[in-house]
Amino acid sequence: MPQMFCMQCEQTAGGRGCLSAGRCGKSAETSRLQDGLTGALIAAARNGEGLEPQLLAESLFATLTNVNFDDAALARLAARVGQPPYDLGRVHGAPEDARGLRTLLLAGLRGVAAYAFHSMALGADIREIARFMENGLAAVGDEDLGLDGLLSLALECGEANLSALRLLDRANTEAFGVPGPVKVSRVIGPGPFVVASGHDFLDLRLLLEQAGGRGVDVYTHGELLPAHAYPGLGKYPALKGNFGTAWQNQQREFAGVPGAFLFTTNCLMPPTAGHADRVFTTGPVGHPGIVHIGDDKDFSPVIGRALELGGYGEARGKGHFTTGFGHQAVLSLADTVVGAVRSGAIRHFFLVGGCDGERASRDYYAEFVRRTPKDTLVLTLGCGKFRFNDLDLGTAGGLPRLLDMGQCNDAFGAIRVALALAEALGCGVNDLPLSLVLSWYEQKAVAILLTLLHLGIRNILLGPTLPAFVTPKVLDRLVAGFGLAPLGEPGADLARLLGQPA
Ligand code: FSO
Ligand code: SF4
Repeated sequence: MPQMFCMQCEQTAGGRGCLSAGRCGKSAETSRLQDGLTGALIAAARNGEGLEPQLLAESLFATLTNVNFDDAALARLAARVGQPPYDLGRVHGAPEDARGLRTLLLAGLRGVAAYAFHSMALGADIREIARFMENGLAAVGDEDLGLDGLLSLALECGEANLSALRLLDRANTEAFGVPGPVKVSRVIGPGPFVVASGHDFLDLRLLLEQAGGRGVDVYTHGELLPAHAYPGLGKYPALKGNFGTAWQNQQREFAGVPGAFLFTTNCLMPPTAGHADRVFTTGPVGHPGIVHIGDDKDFSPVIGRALELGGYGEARGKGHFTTGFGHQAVLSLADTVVGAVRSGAIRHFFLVGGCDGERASRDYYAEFVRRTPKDTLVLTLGCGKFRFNDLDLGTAGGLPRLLDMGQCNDAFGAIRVALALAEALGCGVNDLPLSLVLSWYEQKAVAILLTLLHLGIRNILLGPTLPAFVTPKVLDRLVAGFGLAPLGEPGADLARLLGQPA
């Protein structure tokens, strides 16, 4: 009898499901509590209880991969939901295709919840999205729903996610201004510092306000890199640069570093003895034994720890990243882009975006980008870019060939750019010289994939492996309906996408 069952992320054991402990570090007990919390939300949705949007978004977000490992926090959320849970074992034990589609829908809903949570923190009204999340949760617990019904709800989930991304895009811009291209240093200066990780710009701003006055510098990590591009964040003198690479390297990169680390959202890995004494969490993230900063967002313990550790005596690291090519920046260059396409200076666009992860086969993405011809542009977003965003690809048509559009949620910006390009060139999105090469790891990426499918975007390449919950029968439907395909070999895929012989 397995102690747990979870297949929601890309690193699921054996490509089938984690059965005794999560590859992510989640214990069987934490998995049981996450299932109980999810089951309570499903029960409330099925009873038409009208869950409070904040509680719904926060609870679902807490069950996303690499977010909350804290059993006590999960139990508290379940108590607030206050429903005898629907037994998630009924999903795990369903016939293969139904289990797969119910898991796909649930994964999409967790992703929507994450984006809704961020926009809600900035004051956006998420009630309509919460209503969809409730309908979706009720459907996860509806054992009479057939495969067609589940698949069409998964696409509706993609539509709800588009609304969530749109809300978040607007909320970010209203709160922090319009992002623009910026060079971000990778040098860590002398003196005490905090490294902020995750995706939450509001937490970062609050940290900057508090750290600045105490002589503590702040560096971004992973998905917070695009923060530097927002005038409302870049203006803080305490914001110095970027530290490290993508999430899966944190245990190695953080060990022994004389700074404090604040996780605002995923991806948190279980801290090791080398750095657990300097890690803090806030928002939906949590881990037993790690100090959690509550809703008062008083970051003094984080800043205090940074002061105790003292930082480096002299500057470390070198180089820089360039980010900030959000949809506003790219569309402000629309005439140049369209002119370059018409003149042939730009032959093709690639969106190489999504998550990073541990699997060695993810080297595919760096190799693919390295091989893209000089008359093509590469748009990127999410943490997968840390495999190649230090490459100097030069320019094409007067534009940098590698354009970092931001976080995974900035997939909304990529969609806006694609729609605008199609309009300017008088064609449909699927007729554009544009190919999407996506990498997935956790459930926000699933929600984004569902959004792209909802928009009818075809021929997406997805890797590094297909989700365990996409069964052969469901894959057949996605291939027939959308041309979705797994990765092949970088050179051969590139040639095929460019319509050349391999
Ligand atoms: Fe990455 Fe983690 Fe942003 Fe994800 S840090 S993997 S898709 O949480 O959200 O890209
Ligand atoms: Fe396994 Fe991923 Fe689930 Fe963690 S989140 S238990 S690694 S499938």
